[in-house]
Amino acid sequence: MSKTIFITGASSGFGAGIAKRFAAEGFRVIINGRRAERLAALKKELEENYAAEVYVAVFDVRDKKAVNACIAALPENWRTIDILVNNAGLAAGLSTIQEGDTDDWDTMIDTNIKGLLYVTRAISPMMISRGSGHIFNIGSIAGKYVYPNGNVYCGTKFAVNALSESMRIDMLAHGIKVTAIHPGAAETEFSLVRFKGDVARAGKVYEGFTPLSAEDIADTVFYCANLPAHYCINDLVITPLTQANSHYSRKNG
Ligand code: NDP
Ligand code: 8X3
Repeated sequence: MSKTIFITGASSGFGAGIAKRFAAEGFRVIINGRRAERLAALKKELEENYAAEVYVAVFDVRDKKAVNACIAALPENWRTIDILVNNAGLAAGLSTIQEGDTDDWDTMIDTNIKGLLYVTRAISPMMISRGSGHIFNIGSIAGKYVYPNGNVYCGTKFAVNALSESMRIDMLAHGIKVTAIHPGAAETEFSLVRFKGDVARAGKVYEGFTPLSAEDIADTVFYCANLPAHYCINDLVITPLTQANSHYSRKNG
């Protein structure tokens, strides 16, 4: 049977790009997100374009019960998950600590940290029982360097960085690879979500340079997922050529 990849946050951006790339290469794909209609449309696209086998898993990664119920209810022929991509995540707002919206903080912490943990806790034992698997965690350049007003989002991505290092130790005895990918600025729905639907403000983030795309990240994940069995890319920072890190960028040439 072809290999199976489980992608959280596949209804847009990196997750949708990863689903398309792996489906095009013959993988069976499980796509998660909260927006059922987006996932249904993606399923149709993957089936029509690549004759892919697709399973739609609609749940909110923050909802521990829903995560466990959905994964426990996977049909027998979808239970051999070779690759998990913990991608679902978001930034909500951009402000100082003293002005921050505590509901936004809860959303980011619950999604980016706790959601990643719930999904990993549910799926990793299935990989351990088979003695193989590959877990990808989508971190961020924000998990390597903090930047002004990034506070809580940066904190969640520093946590993803630490959890990736930690779970790599836990998975060592079981032959399971753990790869953390830390992208810089990429044009997806990320800024639209961060700025709560403000299209003009979101668009400005990507003016004056060529940002990363969902396809760039999908290519990177695909490369790391298809290396020989005896080695693993553990930690990878990827930025546009115009971005050295969170502090040094070059716009307009
Ligand atoms: P998008 O907003 O385009 O995609 C985010 C995805 O996460 C959507 O599919 C969304 O689906 C899903 N998601 C959000 N909250 C939940 C939830 N509670 N439960 C399930 N799914 C959820 O942004 P990106 O593709 O850019 O973001 C993907 C990841 O990449 C995030 O972790 C982000 O932090 C990280 N990242 C992004 C960068 C960028 O510049 N774009 C750079 C570095 C890292 P739905 O709304 O349907 O639930
Ligand atoms: C998203 C990239 O630099 O806006 O994680 O934090 S950044």
